Amino acid sequence: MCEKCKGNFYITTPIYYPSAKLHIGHAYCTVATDTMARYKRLQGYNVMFLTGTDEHGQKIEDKAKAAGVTPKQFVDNIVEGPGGVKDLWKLMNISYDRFIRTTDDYHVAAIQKIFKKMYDNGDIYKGVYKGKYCKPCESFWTESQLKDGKCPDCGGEVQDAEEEAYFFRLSKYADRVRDLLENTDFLEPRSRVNEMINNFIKPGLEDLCVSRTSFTWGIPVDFDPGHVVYVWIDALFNYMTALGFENDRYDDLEAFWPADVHFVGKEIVRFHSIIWPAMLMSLNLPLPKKVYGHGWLLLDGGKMSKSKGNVVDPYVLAEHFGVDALRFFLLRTFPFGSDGNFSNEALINTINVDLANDLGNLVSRTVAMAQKYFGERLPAAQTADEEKDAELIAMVSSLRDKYEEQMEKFAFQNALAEVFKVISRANKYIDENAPWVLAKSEESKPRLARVLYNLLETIRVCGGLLTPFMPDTAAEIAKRLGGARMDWDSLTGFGVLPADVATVAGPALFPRIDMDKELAALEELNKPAVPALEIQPYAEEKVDFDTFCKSDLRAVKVKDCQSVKKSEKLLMFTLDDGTGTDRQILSGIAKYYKPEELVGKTLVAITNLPPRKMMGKQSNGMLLSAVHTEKGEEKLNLVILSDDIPAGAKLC
Ligand code: ME8
Repeated sequence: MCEKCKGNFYITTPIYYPSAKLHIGHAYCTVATDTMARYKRLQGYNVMFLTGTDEHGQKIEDKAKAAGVTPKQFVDNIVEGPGGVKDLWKLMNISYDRFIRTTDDYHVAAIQKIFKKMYDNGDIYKGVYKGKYCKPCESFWTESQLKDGKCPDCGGEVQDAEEEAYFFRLSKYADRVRDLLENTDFLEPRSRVNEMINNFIKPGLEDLCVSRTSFTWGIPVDFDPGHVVYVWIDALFNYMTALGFENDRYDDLEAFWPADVHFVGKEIVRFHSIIWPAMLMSLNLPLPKKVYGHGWLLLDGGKMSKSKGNVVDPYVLAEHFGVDALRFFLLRTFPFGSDGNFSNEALINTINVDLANDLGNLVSRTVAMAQKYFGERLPAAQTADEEKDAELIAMVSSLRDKYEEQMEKFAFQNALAEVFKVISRANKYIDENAPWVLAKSEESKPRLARVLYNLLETIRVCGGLLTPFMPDTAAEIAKRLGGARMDWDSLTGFGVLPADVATVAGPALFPRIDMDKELAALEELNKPAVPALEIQPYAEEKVDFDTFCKSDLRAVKVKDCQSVKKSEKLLMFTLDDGTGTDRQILSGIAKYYKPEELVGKTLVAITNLPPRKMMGKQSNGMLLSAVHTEKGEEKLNLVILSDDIPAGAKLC
């Protein structure tokens, strides 16, 4: 640890499943973690911020198979590829210190050692697994844990599962885990403790199945080939292997373990607050200090998924609104511990009210007035007015403490509310002191300078405290205040800026957004994308060879082609089929071809279909064509053969 540091601070996000591109709900937790990490760094802590990807399991194996690639190729693309997980964190300005992939060699080897240790100490044993398995959640459930016979997490179908498997003696740790949950602050918010006790602890903790044999994309149990380690054991230990536990890749365990806090979504609190501490207890390892189970970002009251369209695509949202505005919105609008309903209206409203009107206006007006009345620098000769300045100065001086109190509780929304109370007060201070009136006489110029100085100091302190939330905006604010200090120690009140502070003008930090126009633009984007090219589904049913051979396919030459009166669809063909007698076929392709362009062409016909009457004319067979859909429109192309092929040649 560095001499000047306040201490070490270790914070983690869940490691994400790279089974599909991430949505704004995933970004929510990572933005919160990043904000907390930046806040701790601002306070002077030596921070380790870990994130990563959880890359094993049947879901990924299945998806890779469907995509025709290996599981490793599949996850490499989603993690490292364009628009993938790492790109997204770069876009969202996520300042992680370490990124772990559970396919990293050091992690794989460490998990094998950890599994063996728990086997050797008797906490992992071999048995037969009989139960229910939810494939999308990769979770095992007992009958009693199911909700109406379905997975209690996702509500999806579960399958019967029976196989030889290893088990972890979770039941052995039930009392210690219960005590941890009930009698300490290990799990927050408190409502999550009740959920865990009522849903899992009270019904009784059963031993947990911790290996699988029905698929291979996992970390092999090295002393029993055929078994792979249950993905949650593999995943949870990432928090320690990434620091060097059971591997030589890193050496940071002593400095950073136990973790200060794991931020996790509410549906994975069970794994983090029951299974994770039990496994650590089994290995006699220190427990993390805290698990915080945040709420979900909902869309129309339901769970978010990328299939719901562009509205949840962080790339689209960041492009439209800017990264800082998006980060700010996520933490300003929803209490971190509860669910929140995401909507574009709410997002635009927050940007307009808080960022454009309150913060943006305060900065623009203050800097513009400083420049207009005094040029680049304020004059050092200033006149304070204790009565008029007292409230603003008091609010700014106590702001850092109030903000800190909320941030320590992970109450991002409340911390921001404190900052915005001061921003509103400062806007009111402008109106109360009417700088435009003070500017009218030379006599009141020293007072005017002081009013502007007070405003600039207020902006500095608020900007500094907004740094963890909106790093780029805070840096821009510092620039407008002539490169102002915004370090933690400087944020306790006035007197940090020199009296003759220089200001720098610039464009509006957050231009007002036209709600209707923007919503319409997003609506347009959110229309379900029409697949560029769509082919008809392949037939499931098999046709035996002999049946196929019964179709008599022949090359035929078009002698004549006419449209059919009163029919928009039909063309009537007179064909040379090599027999010496013309063959007549009607085909519904008038939409695609003009009759004259087909004369002389060599086509393919099925000739042994029973004759059929269409619009009073007989059709003796059918012409073959290729059909597909392009941008929602059906396209048809007749199969046209080379002219060298004689009429009557059989296709086989
Ligand atoms: O659970 N709102 O990975 P994951 C808020 N690999 N948070 C959301 C959300 C939403 N709409 N959708 C997802 C996993 N999340 C495991 C973690 S940790 C050892 C292993 C959150 O990619 C979700 O709650 O399915 C979880 O915390 C995180 O995104 C990763 O989800």
